[in-house]
Amino acid sequence: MGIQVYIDGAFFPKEEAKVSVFDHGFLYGDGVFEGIRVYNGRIFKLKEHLERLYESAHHILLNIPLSLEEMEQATIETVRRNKLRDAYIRIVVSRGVGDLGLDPEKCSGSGIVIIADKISLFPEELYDKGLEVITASTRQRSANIQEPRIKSLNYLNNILIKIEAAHADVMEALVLNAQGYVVEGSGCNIFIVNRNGELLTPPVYLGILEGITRNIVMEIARQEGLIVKEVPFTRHDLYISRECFLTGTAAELIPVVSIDRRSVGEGMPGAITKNLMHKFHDYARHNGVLVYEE
Ligand code: PXG
Repeated sequence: MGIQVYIDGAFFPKEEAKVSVFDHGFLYGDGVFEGIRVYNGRIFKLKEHLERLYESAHHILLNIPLSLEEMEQATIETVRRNKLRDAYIRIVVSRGVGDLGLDPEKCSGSGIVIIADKISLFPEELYDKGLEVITASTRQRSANIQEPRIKSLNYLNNILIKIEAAHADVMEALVLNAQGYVVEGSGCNIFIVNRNGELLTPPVYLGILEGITRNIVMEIARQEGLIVKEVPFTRHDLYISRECFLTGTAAELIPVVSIDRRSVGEGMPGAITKNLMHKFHDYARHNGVLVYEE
């Protein structure tokens, strides 16, 4: 049996899981979404992801017709129906079906889709070898134009960054904000280790998505005795970093070994990165909302 997709309270086989062409998520990218992992039969950081979803919706004045608890149950049920133990969940809440004008007031109310399926963002061997990345010429949109903390259905800027990566024959690109500070990747957050062995990541106010993986990696790193700082840094700091890695729900934690053709450290995943990868996977396997009875 193929996958079962949740749409507005009912389940449909993948082939029949369809939404209207008049849906404003499709017409205008008017909506919000979340990507969540299931590890070992447990939904990782479900509450945190749902809180971010409801915060994104609140900002764009999108009313989600389910309470957070109902959304939690719908998400668990979607994973359960698909009998998945390790998976990726995509929750999409769109403005719903409207007419051909922008006006969200004319929309039917929000449409909710929950998909649980497999995802692999980067080939497995790159988690051992590390990624080569570039810095994109596309800049991050500023918070006073379109707040990067909103996980909206408008991912065009991120897609342009991903296209730049492909054109440079690498799998990921980093983005700078208008002031030239490094902010994040196309769908992930960034960390570097400086010459003093401190772990640095850009602060939220520079214009990033406040990644849930980022937050847990900072917590684990502090438990490991590392000094962790949320500070602005530039391309120069990237180039002279001793280690670098990216974090995200889809990407998990992946080492970066070259940036704009400058090797990072020894050009191999560093010891701090490898330890944090190991600790992160260990944490993820044992924490989270249980989907099945143990
Ligand atoms: N920054 C951006 C812009 C993101 O979209 C992250 C950081 C990491 O956040 P979390 O909470 O997941 O640690 C994201 C989320 C993809 C893809 O296919 C990636 C995301 C969302 C959707 C698709 O690469 N990443």
